Amino acid sequence: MTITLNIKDTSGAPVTGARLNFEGNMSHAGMAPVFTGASEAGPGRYQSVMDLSMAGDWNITVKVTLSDGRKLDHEFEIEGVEP
Ligand SMILES: [Cu+2]
Repeated sequence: MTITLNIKDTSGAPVTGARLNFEGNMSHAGMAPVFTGASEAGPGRYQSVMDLSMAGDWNITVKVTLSDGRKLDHEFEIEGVEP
């Protein structure tokens, strides 16, 4: 699955030069998380390919390191992944 994220600052300008790390987890126990990075496909536009290895609902955490070293996390869900 390819995930595309657009990152903007509070004024709406694209945030370039950030590093992103994705962690994918399912809601049930006993399953190893899936990790991947991302590349910047355009100004402030980041793409990641994640191998979501099981059908069902996934919770994705993105850890962002901005070019000035600041860090932030964002979580979202991808529901109903099909085999
Ligand atoms: Cu699973």
